Amino acid sequence: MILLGKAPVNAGENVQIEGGLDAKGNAAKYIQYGGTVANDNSGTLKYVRVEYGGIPFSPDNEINGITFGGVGSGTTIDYVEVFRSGDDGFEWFGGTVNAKHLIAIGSVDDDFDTDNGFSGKIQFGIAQRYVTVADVSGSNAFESDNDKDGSDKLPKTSAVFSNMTLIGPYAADNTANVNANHQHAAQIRRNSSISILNSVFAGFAEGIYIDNSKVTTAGSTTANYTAGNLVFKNNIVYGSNKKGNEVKGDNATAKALFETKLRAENTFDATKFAVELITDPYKYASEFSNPGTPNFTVKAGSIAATGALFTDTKVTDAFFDKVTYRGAVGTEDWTAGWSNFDAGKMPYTTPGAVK
Ligand SMILES: [Ca+2]
Ligand SMILES: [Ca+2]
Ligand SMILES: [Ca+2]
Ligand SMILES: [Ca+2]
Repeated sequence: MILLGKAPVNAGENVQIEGGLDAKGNAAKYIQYGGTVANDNSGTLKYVRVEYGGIPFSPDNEINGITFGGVGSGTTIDYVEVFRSGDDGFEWFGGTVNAKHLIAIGSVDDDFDTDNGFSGKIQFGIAQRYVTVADVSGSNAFESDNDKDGSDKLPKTSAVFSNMTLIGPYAADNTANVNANHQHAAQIRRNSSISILNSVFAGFAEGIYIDNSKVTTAGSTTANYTAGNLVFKNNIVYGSNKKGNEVKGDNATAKALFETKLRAENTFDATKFAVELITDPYKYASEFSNPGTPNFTVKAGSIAATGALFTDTKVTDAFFDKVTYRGAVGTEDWTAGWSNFDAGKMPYTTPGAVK
């Protein structure tokens, strides 16, 4: 699914969306996005599942489960699931759209990917990675660029995520069957200034990577963090030290610029996993091991059941529900009744069988 709007994008106006689409002789109508209308309205997407969408059409020319290109803040996105996308779950190229209640299950590539000046607000999002499924490009729960060149172009990628639950491929200290292309809980790179607060990450090969490897201004992703434009705060990062880098920089010098602050403002524990925080995080579709319906509600008494903070200016906006728990789901399961975790078994070929 590809939504294209007229909100600002740092690649300019009337940009062609990737994915090898057919312009049908009218590029402006069918394949271009980006403009000057911040509150542009691309309609409403509510209680929607996108199952088995997404494909790398050609290298660096991909269709995601849902692609948002320049989608504006007048658009409504709420209760949307992407199940087993062949590329990213959700990818935003610029735009200002906000969203709540997003689910990405078993994505091949990244779960929540932000580029080209996306500045929306997202609250309550779940990603669950499948142990054996990952992409040669490296699969991250969060991947973020200002743009592909790490430029200073405006608007900067400055989306704010709160109350996200990201379940990686590792359920414990075993590495059996884990696809080697699984990478970071978050790779924030190329001069991005996204922010992530009040969230739970658990079971990733590598942890939080503030990446200066492709930037046009020396150290700019790190500088975004130390200046407070990129906020990563009040999160729990468990079991994400398989390569000895639950906090990762390009080198020791770069890492020293941010490690103390990152550890002080978040909880890291390499010895614990999602089962400490989430009711039943490791159930998968029936064609995989450990089949069943996952339950992402927070475990009573766990450190995720309390501790959310909405004091940072990134999350004081009225858009954010001021819940007490960290992660995407409190005790009330908002995934119930509309999401699906075993789409391959749905009898869509029988008319009337799926209501
Ligand atoms: Ca993508
Ligand atoms: Ca990606
Ligand atoms: Ca991207
Ligand atoms: Ca990737």
